[in-house]
Amino acid sequence: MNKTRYSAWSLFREGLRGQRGWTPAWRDRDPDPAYDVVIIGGGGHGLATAYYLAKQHGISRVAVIEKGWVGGGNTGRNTTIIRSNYFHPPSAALYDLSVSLYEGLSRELNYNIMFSQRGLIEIAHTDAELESMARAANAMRINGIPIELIDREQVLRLAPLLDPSPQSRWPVRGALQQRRAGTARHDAVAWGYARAADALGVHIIQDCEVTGFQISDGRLRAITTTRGTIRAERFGMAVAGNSSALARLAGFELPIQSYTLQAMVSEPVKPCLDLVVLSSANGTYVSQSDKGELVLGGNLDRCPSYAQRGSFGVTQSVIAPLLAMFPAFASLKLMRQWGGVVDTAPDNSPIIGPSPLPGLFLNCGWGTGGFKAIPAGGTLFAHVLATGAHHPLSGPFDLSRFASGELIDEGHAGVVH
Ligand code: FAD
Ligand code: PYC
Repeated sequence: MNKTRYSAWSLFREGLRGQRGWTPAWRDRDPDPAYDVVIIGGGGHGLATAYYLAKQHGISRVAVIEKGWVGGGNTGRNTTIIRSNYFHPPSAALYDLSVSLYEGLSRELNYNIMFSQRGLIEIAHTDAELESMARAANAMRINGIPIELIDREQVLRLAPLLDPSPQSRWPVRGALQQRRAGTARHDAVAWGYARAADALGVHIIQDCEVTGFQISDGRLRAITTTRGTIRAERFGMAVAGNSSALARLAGFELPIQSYTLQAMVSEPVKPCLDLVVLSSANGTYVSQSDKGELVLGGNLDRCPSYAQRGSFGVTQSVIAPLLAMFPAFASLKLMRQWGGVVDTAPDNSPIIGPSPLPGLFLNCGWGTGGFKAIPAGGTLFAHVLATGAHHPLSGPFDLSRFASGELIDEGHAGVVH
């Protein structure tokens, strides 16, 4: 752990000296020929897994192999919503563990991830939606997730810029509220795990693409990369957006489709929205960043694609309902729009556990919602890689559920799909 403390004077001096006295947060390594565990993918899940392998299991001959730069995938492209209002008991347990771990993460990593538990509301626009939300809220409470159903007046007090008119295209009828939900700084989550993992001896190797798998006697022994061959006892794959492409290279198919998910931000404005607002009926959501930008997004671009942008039609289908709900936002300029490629499983739940190729383990299929799951995903995947067996919470997410039919359908709780 980096114990350096900076005084106001040392910060000022570094500013004057062009920051020459600051050391990098983690070391850029050349790959060793062999490790105990190699993790492919330097996003939040890969880095968190490496950190927990070293911290909780004492395994520090670990490398994280990243084809670009740390956090340059979806971990650095998402809209940072953290919540645990999922329906089925295995998902509730996983996502709520993640919220709890997020609550202590800045302290755990000694790195401010700016977790802001500003709360979240998912709006009901019709009586039928409110009725179905009441049922969902009861199920979530039975799963131990504190969720409240609030009425129209409470919603309008929480988000006064919402159009209160019953004639609105998207009238407000009530909402599901999770007070513990919120947002965090996405880059900081990646950087915090990277720094803490590096301090525990993990090798973080950037600009190194995995291009092949070397299999002998039916087991994965080594990977081929753009920087040489690397052997390991066990390999983990956390390559959101590229999972099925890499699986095919390893000789098996995954039940995953890759789609672009886009998001956008407005120009920064003074604080006007101090919670996250989602609408599953029209698939859009909005929050305000600490910088003041409104962060907007919506459903997937449903044309399978590896392009990290998104189509204009979907951009419009995000903006139109949001402007109907928040007419005041119509005067804002849109500053940036981008996309990320997400891997979705048929039941909108992740896949964690062994792959069909002995020696290779999977952490994938988080779809539109894996940022909130990074601390729990890392904890569970580290357990799987360290022991070769499931963590009590990861068993239901095994790939075998697609053969047994024991699906965990979170289509609705995913909100954005
Ligand atoms: P990534 O961060 O994508 O990391 C995977 C890494 O693998 C990448 O860095 C990539 O370069 C690397 N890689 C790929 N192939 C190779 C290879 N061959 N060799 C070496 N490295 C390789 N989730 C939420 O919970 N809340 C949200 O609000 C939210 N909003 C989103 C908004 C958008 C626009 C997008 C795109 C996603 C959103 N998500 C959200 C989903 C979330 O971002 C992802 O589920 C999560 O970041 C996945 O993390 P990861 O570590 O698995 O993947
Ligand atoms: O998982 O909450 C979520 C989410 C919101 C937007 C994209 N993903």
